[in-house]
Amino acid sequence: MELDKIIVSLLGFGGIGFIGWFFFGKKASSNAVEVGDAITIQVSGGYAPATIQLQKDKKTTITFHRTDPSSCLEEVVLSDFKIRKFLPLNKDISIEITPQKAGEFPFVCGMNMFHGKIIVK
Ligand SMILES: [Cu+2]
Repeated sequence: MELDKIIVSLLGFGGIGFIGWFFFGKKASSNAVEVGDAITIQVSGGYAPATIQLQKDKKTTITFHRTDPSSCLEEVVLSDFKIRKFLPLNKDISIEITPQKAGEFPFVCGMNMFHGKIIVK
């Protein structure tokens, strides 16, 4: 009986830990990653990092690296920058942007299912 209680307690703590990790993970991933000159965004089941922060009037290279075979992610669209790029599997595809104004600019997959965001400050 004692062992049962210990196991149940451990599972309970594990569950709490998982919930904490889950929400902390969500929170962390919604924080923007500040970009200097360049950044690589991994494309696999979404975008990582999904939110990046760029400086206005500064040329920045964004490289997309897709490792997800799903055709859903084979295109990335940055409509505010008039960019639509095909992302071949396991290849680095770089774009250069120089944001002219501050604000938040989304980028999405070709079907508008996965979302990322460029914050310009
Ligand atoms: Cu899609």
